[in-house]
Amino acid sequence: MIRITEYAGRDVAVYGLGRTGLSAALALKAGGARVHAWDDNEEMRARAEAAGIALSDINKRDWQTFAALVLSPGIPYKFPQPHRIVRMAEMTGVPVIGDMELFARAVLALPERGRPKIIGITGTNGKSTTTMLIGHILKEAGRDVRVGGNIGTGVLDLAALHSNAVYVLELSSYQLDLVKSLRCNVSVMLNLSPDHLDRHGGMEGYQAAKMRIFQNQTPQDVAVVGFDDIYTQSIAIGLSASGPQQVTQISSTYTLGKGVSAVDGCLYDNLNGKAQFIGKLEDCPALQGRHNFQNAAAAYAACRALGLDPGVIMAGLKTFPGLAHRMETVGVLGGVRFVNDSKATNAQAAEQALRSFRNIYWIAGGVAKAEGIAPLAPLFPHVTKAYLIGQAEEAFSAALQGKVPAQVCGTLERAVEMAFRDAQSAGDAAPVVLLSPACASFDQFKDYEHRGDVFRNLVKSLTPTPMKASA
Ligand code: UMA
Repeated sequence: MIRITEYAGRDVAVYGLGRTGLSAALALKAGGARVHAWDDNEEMRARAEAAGIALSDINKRDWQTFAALVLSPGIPYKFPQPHRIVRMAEMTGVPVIGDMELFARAVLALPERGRPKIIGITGTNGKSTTTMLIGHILKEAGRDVRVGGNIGTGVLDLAALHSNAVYVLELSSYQLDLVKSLRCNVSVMLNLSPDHLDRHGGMEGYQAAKMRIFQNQTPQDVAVVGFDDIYTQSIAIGLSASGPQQVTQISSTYTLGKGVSAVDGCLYDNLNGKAQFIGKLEDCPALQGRHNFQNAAAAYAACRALGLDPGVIMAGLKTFPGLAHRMETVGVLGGVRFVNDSKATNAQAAEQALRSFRNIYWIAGGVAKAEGIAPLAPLFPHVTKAYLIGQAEEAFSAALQGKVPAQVCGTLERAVEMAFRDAQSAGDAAPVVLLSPACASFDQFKDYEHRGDVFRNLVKSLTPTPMKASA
């Protein structure tokens, strides 16, 4: 745990007691703050109490005594409208911060030479894979590495600050909205496309939140920026022209004159304007597909910025085991492969899986993003049949009409059952039952991890139908 001593002897409100809130409450308490913790959900309050956090309904407290409100990233901050607790803080002049801000200030409070290194990773897609990949490469290289943030471990739950440690943090736009002081030695922005627009009041707000990953960087720091979409291209050009930090462009589409390229699976280091072939990504089983080439290029650039040798980085790329819920094969049964891509919460993320397979029995649906599945139309020929679930099932069924046979299934359980039955009997070569929902999960599941776990368990419980004996 990272103890937070900044508020020792003072009152701090903590609202939301999930992974973020609970770890923040414990870290503040360990550092001597008087913590006033609350969650709207009774079960979460009971869990916090069991973990040693005293509850205090801050809706009813005198706010004049609070030095800060620590808000969980999932609680609406500005859009669609601020949560009532945020309004209360604003009315009483109490600063609203997140756990990343507590972490950033704890780092800044250390003398410069005693500070750990921080690598922050953001982008619309691929940030979890890149975060885990960087963590893996550094660990294999013998570094004292801690991986956390949006990837699932609250940053304050990570091991204590130490000058030789490297913190590799996945940063969501929600978390970045609540941070002011974070200085990343290496900031990675992989790509940008419209996402979470309701939460940020539009693309401009979303991009502004993401840009906070570069704030406070100095000429000693490095920004690794993708060059494969129009948003990050203009960010890379803008930072190169007028940012204080060093900028490394990365691409899985273009062979860059200066930067790191991973085009057609060949990784090139051209950081000094002299291209050096590093290796073939076909030797890295968990990094297949163009989106993964982008992740590999970003991880390579970030690790080079920390001084790792190219050969050591390539060795790490080769042994990376991959990520749960991201094109994860969870079973092969009766010749049918089951792939859990639950993390694909928007069309762009789902595109990667749909591009990677043929003869797909596609399970999709949940809470759709504005673009729905229309951007996936060029990949519909890869899909044999779609099985639709959740809130989006009718809209997706309409979008697929006349293009792909589709079945409205309601639940994931029914979708898995029907997809397996069809995949088994169709006689296709190498059929794949793919959960790649192109939707958020919140209508039927706690989060995408829960959705993926349910899928994995459903697959485990299946038994192949015995083949009929031929006459
Ligand atoms: N709550 C209230 N009142 C409300 C709303 C929520 O009390 O009006 C309470 C809930 O009852 C719950 C808590 O707030 O107990 C939930 O807080 P949270 O949604 O911030 O969830 P955490 O468990 O703290 O998890 C957060 C991230 N979740 C979100 O940003 C939604 C996790 O990212 C992250 O792994 C974790 O912190 C540790 O850093 C998940 C995610 O879905 C994976 N992220 C989104 C994404 O990747 O698209 C941004």
